[in-house]
Amino acid sequence: MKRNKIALIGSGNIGTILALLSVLRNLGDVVMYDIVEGMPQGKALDLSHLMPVLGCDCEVVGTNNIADIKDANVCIVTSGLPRKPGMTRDDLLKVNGEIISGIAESIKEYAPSAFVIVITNPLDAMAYLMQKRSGLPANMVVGMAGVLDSSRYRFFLAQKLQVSVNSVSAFVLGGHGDTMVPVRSYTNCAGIPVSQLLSSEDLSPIEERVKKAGGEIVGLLKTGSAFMSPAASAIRMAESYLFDKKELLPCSAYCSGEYGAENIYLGVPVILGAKGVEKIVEIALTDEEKKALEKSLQAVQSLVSKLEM
Ligand code: TXD
Repeated sequence: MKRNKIALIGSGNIGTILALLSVLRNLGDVVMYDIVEGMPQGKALDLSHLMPVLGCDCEVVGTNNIADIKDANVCIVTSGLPRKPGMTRDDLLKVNGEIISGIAESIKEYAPSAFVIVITNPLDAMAYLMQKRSGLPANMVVGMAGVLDSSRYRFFLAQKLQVSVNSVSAFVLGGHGDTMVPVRSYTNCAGIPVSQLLSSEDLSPIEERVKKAGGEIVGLLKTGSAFMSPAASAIRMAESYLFDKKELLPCSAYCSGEYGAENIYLGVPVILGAKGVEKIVEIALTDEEKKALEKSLQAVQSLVSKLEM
């Protein structure tokens, strides 16, 4: 029984945590790819030396040859530049678009059956570009953002309510940017609607902090962006695919009419299983949430229209 093969395309901050979590959670063999000579090889060796300590058994290799992703079951893509203070995610469109286009061609050539999770920003536009350039089926290409943004929402609510994060369920939909939509009407604490537990005066600042949470970390780190929580969020998505868990998760997925979104990637509730995106779940939103989602869709459409396809 062959182990799964996890290809990490980009072995920087997030890629390193992805590799560590993949090994610790026994997802399969790991290939760490990057363009920096020797860097993925060094990190793969270091990670291999960890395995006897923690009792992990898998193969981890580092490479500068993209062909080594051959036949990967899952490709997680972080290749690209992160934001610097003062930059928006959209400022990365051109430079990361070129990188993602190249990676997409390589995935098409070497791992056309893979489930591809894009992390690189600007996320929704990069996921769209990945699917179009690779030609992989749309259900096998997703973007990671909603799981992270929803986790941020859950954390801030749990902190305010002084409850376990496990008791808080939250949804953040739409584009991964300032227009993202914390869906208050589907956010609850042990089934209790959060609007029955906290006032709007308490909830609105939390929701605004969720939207700016990435920038808050960039401002503090100065030389990079969030990397541990994005990695954990992508691993959650990869596990739902690899283990056919059919989790209902907010992901940037290809929409063909759902939520009024046509031929675009947008953060929506999806069921992730062995067939990739198995279903996009349409939920009833309040008028305010519908307006906010429409605004977010327009922001993503505007960014995608600037891509050189
Ligand atoms: O929620 C989300 N989706 C976001 C995504 C959360 C946080 C970070 N977000 C974005 O992920 C961020 O704006 C970046 O676009 C990516 C990766 O962030 P990371 O923090 O991992 O950036 P690093 O540490 O700079 O790593 C990027 C690696 C680096 O090692 C480069 O050498 C490599 O990408 N790189 C390439 N690898 C392969 N091929 C090419 N062409 C290439 N160019 C750079």
